[in-house]
Amino acid sequence: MGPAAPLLACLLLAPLRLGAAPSKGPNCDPQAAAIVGGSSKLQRQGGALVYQCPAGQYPYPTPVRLCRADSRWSPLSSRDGRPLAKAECRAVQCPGPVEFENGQFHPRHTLYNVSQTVTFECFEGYTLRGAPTRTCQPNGKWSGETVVCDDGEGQCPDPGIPIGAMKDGQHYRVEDRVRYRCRRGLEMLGSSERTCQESGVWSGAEPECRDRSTYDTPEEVSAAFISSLAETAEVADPNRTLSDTAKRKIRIEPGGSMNIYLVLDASDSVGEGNFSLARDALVQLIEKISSYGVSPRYGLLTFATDPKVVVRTTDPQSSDANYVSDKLGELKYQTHALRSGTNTRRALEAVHNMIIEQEHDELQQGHKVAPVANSTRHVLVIMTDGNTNMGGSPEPVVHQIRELLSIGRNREDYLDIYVFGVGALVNLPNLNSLASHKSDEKHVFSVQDMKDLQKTFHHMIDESETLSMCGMGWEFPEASDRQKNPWHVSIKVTRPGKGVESCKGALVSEYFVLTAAHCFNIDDQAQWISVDLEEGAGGSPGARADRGNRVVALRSHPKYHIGGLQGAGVPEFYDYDVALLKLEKKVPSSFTARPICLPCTEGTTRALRKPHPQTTCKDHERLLLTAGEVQALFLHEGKDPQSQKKTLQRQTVHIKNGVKKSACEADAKKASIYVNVTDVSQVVTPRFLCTGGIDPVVDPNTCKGDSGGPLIIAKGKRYVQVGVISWGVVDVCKQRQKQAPAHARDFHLNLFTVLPWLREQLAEEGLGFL
Ligand code: MVW
Repeated sequence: MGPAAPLLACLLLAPLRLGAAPSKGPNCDPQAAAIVGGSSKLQRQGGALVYQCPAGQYPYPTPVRLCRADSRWSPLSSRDGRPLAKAECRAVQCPGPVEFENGQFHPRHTLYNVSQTVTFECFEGYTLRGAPTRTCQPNGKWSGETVVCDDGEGQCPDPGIPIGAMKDGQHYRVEDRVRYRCRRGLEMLGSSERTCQESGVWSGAEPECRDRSTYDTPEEVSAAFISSLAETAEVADPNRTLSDTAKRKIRIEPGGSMNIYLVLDASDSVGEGNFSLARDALVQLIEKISSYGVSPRYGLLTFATDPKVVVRTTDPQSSDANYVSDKLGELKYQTHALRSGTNTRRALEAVHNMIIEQEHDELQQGHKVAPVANSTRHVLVIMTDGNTNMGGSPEPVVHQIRELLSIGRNREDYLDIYVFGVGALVNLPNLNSLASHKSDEKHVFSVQDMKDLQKTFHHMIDESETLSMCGMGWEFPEASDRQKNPWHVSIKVTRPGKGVESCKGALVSEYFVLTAAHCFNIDDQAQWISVDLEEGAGGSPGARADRGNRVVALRSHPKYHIGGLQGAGVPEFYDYDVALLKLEKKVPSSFTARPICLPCTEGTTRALRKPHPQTTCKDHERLLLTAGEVQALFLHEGKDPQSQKKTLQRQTVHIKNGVKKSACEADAKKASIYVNVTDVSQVVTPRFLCTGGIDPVVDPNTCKGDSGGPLIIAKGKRYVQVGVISWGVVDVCKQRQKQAPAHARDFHLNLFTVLPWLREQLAEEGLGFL
């Protein structure tokens, strides 16, 4: 129990400062601090005055006033000590861009009104990433993502400058660093410093410069928060079946588990009303988590001057959601005799202690390795206003916890600290310093109304039930190829009197497989086609039909005509090379069969952790097919040289979607059958995505047998199909030499270009097309 001793020392050494005295005696006149254009609510026997404004407005210059000992209202937020002006409701505005590199924007203002837009343009030689036009929203945030003009020169993409921020650092090679500051008056969420990592991804989370009046909408909270919780749990459980509720009580990983610590601020500055709302929101959250079929261990504690541990993760009932929920429901604001202080540091130390205790317990129970610290995912949900006034900065304790759990490279998954701002006066920088910073993830939330939070948790849809969680592979090491790629199918066409031809495809719904049209002839009949979802080589074609994967309909895209340009000297023309196969029986979701995500469906919005329904089809395209080189993957079925067993290898390729696109497309003329084509655009129509070649890195190539398989973009642990493998310049499986030539390129039908057809064909499949 090494770490316990220094911890104890820390506890004793923590300076004990007392917070402001409780406001019992003084009596302030609410009239003296009235707000123009709004109303005010008196809290705690005249202790605090909370302002309320109509929608689209916010209380200026402060959302709350406190009654001082001398019976005068104190303007809490005044930094320089001067008394604040009379309060008024002001219209919400969005702060304007301060800096924008490699392009320009208009109109230029310091502040923009709600529904005003700003449009960005790039200088020549730069490609625009993001939506060129952004709109000021009623919550004081801009729609869409940070717009970037990127020349694609860096190893990491240009990280851009979020609106309201300023950036230092112009180089984006590995190890290069950029630093951000916010314009005066704005507060930063996310990482002020980011480093370009070897993986080509920036460390930390994109910063956000916020005005005090800005808040997160319930949709934003639900998209970012719960889906990340649910996802980890889902991904890790191969034994979960949707029909069998008994089996839904899951472990998070084989041999692993999840701890969720609920940490609730009960100090004076939060106030009883907000305390109750935060508590009820947490009850809702527990409910939601168990409805997902996750049963973690819970730790529950409240804190003010002292922390009070209500449920320990070592308690036998800590994984009983009903028990924890009851305990939470019983929590009273009054339990803390000393409420005036907010000692966040000691609250976190209590969590730290709990982890050590659990480790100790499990060691005694005879676990061989330290299990808590190694295989358990720890999730902290902290509800506080961030107004720490005791115990010093809690940040060192966050570091202690990280150290205890050896969070560092490759173990970031094992700790998530979510912080929810509670109360009228939230200290954003403090919340931000507690929370995790992970790229593309959000860990700090401040909602406008605490009531929203409970509703948010309540209305969170269980995507596993409704949309059967598209694009989810089981990612743990022991998983089979099929478990990792449960959408993958093999297709065989057996033409009477002729041979068998094989293609690949992807399960996209319960009844449909998406593949390439060129896998079939115009007179092919559905009953000649079989779809194999099974693993390995076993099973005769007859048995396959018995397994229920008979095809009842073949629907090729109406604009696909392989001979359509023969008159123009193009022997094979692959434009619109896409087809759907309808299966006789539906494929129930299981751990070896599950649909991949399709662009512009609700499932993909969820997989991308974006809010629904605000996220559009165009947003999907921007998020998935950004300019430059987009990393993607396809699956290649091969044979293990030793065991001769079938394997499914993930091949990483790069979609040339920027300056390198035309060079990629030009190589189409190197295909033996296209040497007489004068203009490549004849064979490479706007329907194709191009991969292959040796720039920026050597891409593996497709073989004829890969035809029809999905071109996939991975977003975290979720997979979205963006293309169908159509054709290649060189069939690398046929040629003798190992190394493919530099001009070996592959062309994939871009699914974004056939959306009307997909929507129409899959209308009955409940995919929720946008
Ligand atoms: C385009 C492929 C390849 C074959 C059909 C996924 C199609 C032709 C050339 C015209 C070809 C023929 C013989 C040798 C080399 C190329 C080649 C690599 N991947 C489908 C198809 C072909 C896929 N290829």
